[in-house]
Amino acid sequence: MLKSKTCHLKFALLAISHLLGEKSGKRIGMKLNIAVIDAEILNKMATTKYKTLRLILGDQLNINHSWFKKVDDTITYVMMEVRTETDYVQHHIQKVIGIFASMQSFAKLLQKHKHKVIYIKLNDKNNLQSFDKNCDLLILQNNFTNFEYQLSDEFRVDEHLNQYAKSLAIPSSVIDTEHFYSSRNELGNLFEGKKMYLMETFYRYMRKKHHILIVDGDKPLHGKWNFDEDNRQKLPKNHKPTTPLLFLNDVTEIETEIKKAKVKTIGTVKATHFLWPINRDQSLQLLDFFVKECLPLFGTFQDAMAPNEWSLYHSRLSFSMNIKLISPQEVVNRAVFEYNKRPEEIEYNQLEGFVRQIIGWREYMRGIYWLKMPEYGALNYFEHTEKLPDWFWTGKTKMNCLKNAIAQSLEFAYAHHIQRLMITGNFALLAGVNPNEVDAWYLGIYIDAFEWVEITNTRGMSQFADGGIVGSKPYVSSATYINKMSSYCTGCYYDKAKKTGDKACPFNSLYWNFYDKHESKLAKNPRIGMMYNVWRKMQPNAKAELLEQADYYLKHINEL
Ligand code: FAD
Ligand code: DLZ
Ligand code: SF4
Repeated sequence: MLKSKTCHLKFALLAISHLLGEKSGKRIGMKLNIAVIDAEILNKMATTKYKTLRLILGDQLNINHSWFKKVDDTITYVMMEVRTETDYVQHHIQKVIGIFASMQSFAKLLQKHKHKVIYIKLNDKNNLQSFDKNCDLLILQNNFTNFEYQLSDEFRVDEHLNQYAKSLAIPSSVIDTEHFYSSRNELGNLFEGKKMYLMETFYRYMRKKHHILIVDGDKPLHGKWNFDEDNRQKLPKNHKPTTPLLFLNDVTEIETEIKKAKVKTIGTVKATHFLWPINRDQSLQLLDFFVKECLPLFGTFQDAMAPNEWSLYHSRLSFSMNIKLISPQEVVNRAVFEYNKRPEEIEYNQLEGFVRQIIGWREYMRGIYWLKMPEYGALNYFEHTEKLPDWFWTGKTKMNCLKNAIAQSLEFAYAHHIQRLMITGNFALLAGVNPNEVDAWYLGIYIDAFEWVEITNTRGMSQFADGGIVGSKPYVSSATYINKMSSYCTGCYYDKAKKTGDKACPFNSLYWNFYDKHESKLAKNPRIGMMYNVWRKMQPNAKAELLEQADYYLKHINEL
């Protein structure tokens, strides 16, 4: 447990500041003239009760946190719906609703357990619409003598709260969220002095450290660390995936409040049938559904895509995990337990693939985030400057793969990994879109999008804007890959087999255009060299036609 004390002025000074009547709206941390303290004030001070204000953010809904182990009437928890958070990016309506609904039910749960909770709703009269201003007001109004918060997962909020805590006249302390397997700096320490970061190295380290799927001290179960070669098949024709478990939460009141406040959002919601889990019980139900119904085919169809199948065998647990309704440990342990219970039904490759996503990729992305921020947020290796096409906000494109991936993102605030990486991300990279634009879209549209995991996936893995910190090569493809992993191309306006001419699939020419444009940056990459051999051997007129086709598509991008 990480706990650091920051105490800038003695605790007594806060009490003095209140007693001196400093309720003029100024930050209570302002310096006091100690000479003005008189005996009467000192007497009043002696009777001031020690009272703590604890801030809980919207993605810190961890009921198993040590904060809540015992009930203490000198402690008050505060949760708040604020415009700084609803407006730092344009979010999907389901994301804002999902967070508010989960926050409200978490506050009720704390109250049920007899904790003291102040919950500030979006349209409350006294809501000053930011963490610091609301906390300032509460500290003044209630004479809190101590401020505590949990480490934020996002750099922006982390800086804000650190500054805020420093500016206070009362003592403050920060505590870990007690959620992740690894600490913020663990990845940085593991790779210290190394030139490259490798997920596989980190993953093996995590397996051994936490003794997950390990035998004989430090050996991987079943003799291999990675069983991906058994995974990743296309969905067979006529295969009907399991129907996803959807909740039927009525969140109409929350939707009304968000609309009343005129928060700008994207996407749609069925507020009487809100499908995402909004509390721990529902998150555990979803986990149960996943291990029973989806885990047996999770790895097999992990990369598959099909029109109108929006979640296939994916767990859809990222939202619950990211707001900490459930922990990654619970998810991994439950999956391992199910595998041990049903070894005939669940092959090992399904389980290993799933565990790798959570103790590998999820923790790895977070480690890179804390190692590389804030510089990471400005990286643009290819110096891309284009805007996202307008149809990223409507799904109205003739490209069937993009139409499906975007339409389902607007409808469900969800797309699975390969849709994010190889459909929308692939296109944005091939089209030379500015990573800031791409980041803002991903950070807004997905219900599970929080910067620590969004930016490393988007700017890093998907856009290669970090020049190879997260991934060793850019994830781009022509129609060949999309057709291999999906059935989108059947029924598409464009022809997957055509590179140029009428109805040629845009991915085909944009793919070669990308390699041509970035030859100086990519040709030396050993994982890409082969592509450049193919490109160089192509007839000059074939190359020119491809580049001309790509140029035409890029100039008419909004009409594709
Ligand atoms: P499953 O396929 O069931 O996987 C299980 C769990 O593994 C997920 O819940 C997630 O916690 C974890 N996981 C899998 N892949 C990754 C990964 N690459 N990075 C981190 N964790 C992973 N994930 C987010 O949680 N938030 C984001 O904002 C986000 N943005 C992304 C942006 C892009 C461009 C890409 C390519 C990926 C992004 N991901 C993000 C990773 C991944 O796509 C999602 O975690 C996953 O789709 C969530 O759905 P699921 O819970 O059904 O995942
Ligand atoms: C994403 C989000 C939104 C939309 N609204 C709130 C909010 O009103 N109050 C809150 O405490 N948290 C919200 N969040 C989540 C925060 O943005 C998140 O806690 C930070 O990004 C830190 O990870
Ligand atoms: Fe996408 Fe091209 Fe296939 Fe159409 S043909 S679905 S645009 S890859």
